[in-house]
Amino acid sequence: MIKGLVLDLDGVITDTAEYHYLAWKSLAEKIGIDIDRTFNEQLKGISRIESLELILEHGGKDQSYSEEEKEMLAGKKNDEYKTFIERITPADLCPGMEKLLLDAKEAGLALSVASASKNASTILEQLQVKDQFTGVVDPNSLKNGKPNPEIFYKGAELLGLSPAECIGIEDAEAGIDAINDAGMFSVGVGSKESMKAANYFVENTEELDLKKMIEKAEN
Ligand code: B16
Ligand code: MG
Repeated sequence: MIKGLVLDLDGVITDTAEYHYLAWKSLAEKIGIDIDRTFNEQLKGISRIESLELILEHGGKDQSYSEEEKEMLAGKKNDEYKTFIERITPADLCPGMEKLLLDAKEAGLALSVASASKNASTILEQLQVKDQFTGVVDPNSLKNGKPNPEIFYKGAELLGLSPAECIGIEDAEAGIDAINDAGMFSVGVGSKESMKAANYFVENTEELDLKKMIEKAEN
């Protein structure tokens, strides 16, 4: 029986990808690397330091910086990113999310967040939905990022549930693999092509219907 939902943040609860992009683009420009929105697609769901490494590789500068310098660059990007997320309001919830959270509450489901973002709690506060979640997985506590299932095991654990009692919702391919490997029913948000590994998928968050997802997961 499904008793909980474990949700990804960026691309599911709210769309922070554009803010990540603007902050990375500004940082990349300072070190002579040009990135565009197509390149930015690869950074979705990937940790801050892994994102920086992909950008350095893209600019042919993967050998140019020490670990300390990389930490400093990632910190600079995060300082700028934080100025963007200050502007987030409840109007920035993804379409259909307010209803999904309400429906989940009415159905007595417990909710947690499994996001790679160290800013997840601040963003949930800005969206004014933090109190609707029993827990937010701390990405600092993880040994491995998505596609490793660890973050979804922890998301279920925070709810006192087994992965089989939860539905995981993700917009990134690595996230879907993580949900599947955790033994959780996976719901993907995205194109048929990118979500082919998901147990069930919808094209946008507005189509995330709780009843339908539970029906699919329990049958
Ligand atoms: P931060 P998710 C991910 O969020 C973003 O998709 C990814 O672009 C970002 O690098 C990552 O969070 C880390 O974010 O720099 O705020 O710690 O999709 O896992 O909710
Ligand atoms: Mg995401």
